[in-house]
Amino acid sequence: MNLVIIEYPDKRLKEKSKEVEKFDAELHALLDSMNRVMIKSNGIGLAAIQVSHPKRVLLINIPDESDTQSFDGLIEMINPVITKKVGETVYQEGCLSVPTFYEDIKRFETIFVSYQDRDGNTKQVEADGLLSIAIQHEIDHLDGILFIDKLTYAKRKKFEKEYKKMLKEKKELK
Ligand code: Y12
Ligand code: CO
Repeated sequence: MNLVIIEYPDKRLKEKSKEVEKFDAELHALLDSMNRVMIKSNGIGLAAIQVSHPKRVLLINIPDESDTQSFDGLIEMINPVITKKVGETVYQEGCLSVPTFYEDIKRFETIFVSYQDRDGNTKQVEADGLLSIAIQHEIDHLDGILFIDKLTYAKRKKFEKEYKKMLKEKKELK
């Protein structure tokens, strides 16, 4: 499966993704292809809607202390649900679907998540730090929410202006 990451302002990024019911070879092929495109693009998180598949599927691979993403570090979450949220944290986020833009976003510090793995087994995880932020960012994608939707009115206006300029420059380079 050759997947392409769609970018803002593509309207498909606003779609609410559907629950996965079949844990079959097609789902496994999607997960494997998503991992390939995420690694190739230097991403640490990716939701299926970012590659035009509106399914409640996300991947996360947080780099280790030597900044390496290992196969062991790969987390696949199907139908994730946050069951408990504690505290508050702020982190400068970026998104493969909103290239070149980074901004401080407020999230819950610690979360408890229930999800299914690629075979449909139910799992629970307690996450904090970068993993917690990444899971919240990716679950937002499943609900059609981008991190730029969390900006203040003034910051969003500034973003729209800068992003438009970036897209124009990119087009002129082609
Ligand atoms: C913390 C905050 C946000 C997340 C969500 C996952 N975000 C990413 O994986 C973002 C990746 C990204 C990669 C880029 O490419 C390079 O660095 C080469 C990038 O670059 C440009 O926009 C030019 C932007 C974002 C997880 C944890
Ligand atoms: Co994103």
